[in-house]
Amino acid sequence: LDWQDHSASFRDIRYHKAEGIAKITIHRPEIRNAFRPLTVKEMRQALADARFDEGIGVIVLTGQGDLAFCSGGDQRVRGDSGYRDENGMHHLNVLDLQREIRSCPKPVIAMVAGYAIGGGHVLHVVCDLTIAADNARFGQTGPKVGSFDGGFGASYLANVVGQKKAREIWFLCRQYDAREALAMGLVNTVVPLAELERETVAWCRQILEHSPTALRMLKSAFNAGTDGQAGIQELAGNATMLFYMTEEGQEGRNAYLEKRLPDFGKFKRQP
Ligand code: 1HA
Repeated sequence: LDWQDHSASFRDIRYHKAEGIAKITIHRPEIRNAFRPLTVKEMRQALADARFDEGIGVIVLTGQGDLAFCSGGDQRVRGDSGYRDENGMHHLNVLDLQREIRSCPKPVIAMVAGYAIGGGHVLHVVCDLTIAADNARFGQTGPKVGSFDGGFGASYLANVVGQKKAREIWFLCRQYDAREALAMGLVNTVVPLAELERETVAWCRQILEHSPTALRMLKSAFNAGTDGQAGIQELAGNATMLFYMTEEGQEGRNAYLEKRLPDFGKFKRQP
């Protein structure tokens, strides 16, 4: 794939686009792609760019190199109330990124080689799909290192793998290989490491052939069940968008602007 480089303004990530696919790569391989607040800030910027780029239909999230997707928060900058930025302020801004991955109306695919651990594991969990290389290893470490993600990291994980398995993952802090992850429904497929990007691009291309609106509606529908009022808002927002695209919706706007009574009489009441 002929990736175009859009990384210029970034330090901790690489950002590429090709053929309707945007690829966000955490680029801190010397520490297994652990994230600091700047990393997350840049990932959020790239994700927003991909969301608002009409030419992009699917987003891939990955880590630099073969050793890790992401090893979670950079423990070297963990302060007493969050992860320290360059001004000394403490953040848990990966929680914002998690929400933005879920509410992004385009499919987000985690492409995982090596470790997806701790907060890095949660990142793949909140992606729509996960394609794992055969060297991938998954797990949470929170109770070992004095942390926990009781949001999507726990409750949504339980939706994905079931309550028993989710509790095991968090309470025991074990690591699971790609085969075990596939067996528990934590990933969509496992491929040889050398095939990882090729296979991920093939999945992206298949998605790109499909109706963007149908995909958008489905993603918000899947979210609605688990995201409470915010999930319903997302699904309902899409319903409003579609209604705005109808003549019936537009009659209301036109009548207002033309200072006349709306004529909704011509619109059928569907059974
Ligand atoms: O829980 C949360 C949050 C919860 C709520 C809200 C926000 C949250 C935000 C973040 C998090 C968390 O992510 S907590 C969990 C933090 N992460 C971890 O506990 C994983 C730590 N790392 C490991 O367990 C292992 O490094 C590894 C299984 C990923 C890889 O093992 P491996 O291949 O044996 O490599 P290793 O030698 O351990 O690591 C290579 C280098 O990378 C080491 O540095 P060096 O000794 O060469 O100087 C290692 O210290 C560094 N490194 C790896 N992971 C991290 C790290 N440095 C800082 N932070 C890391 N997370």
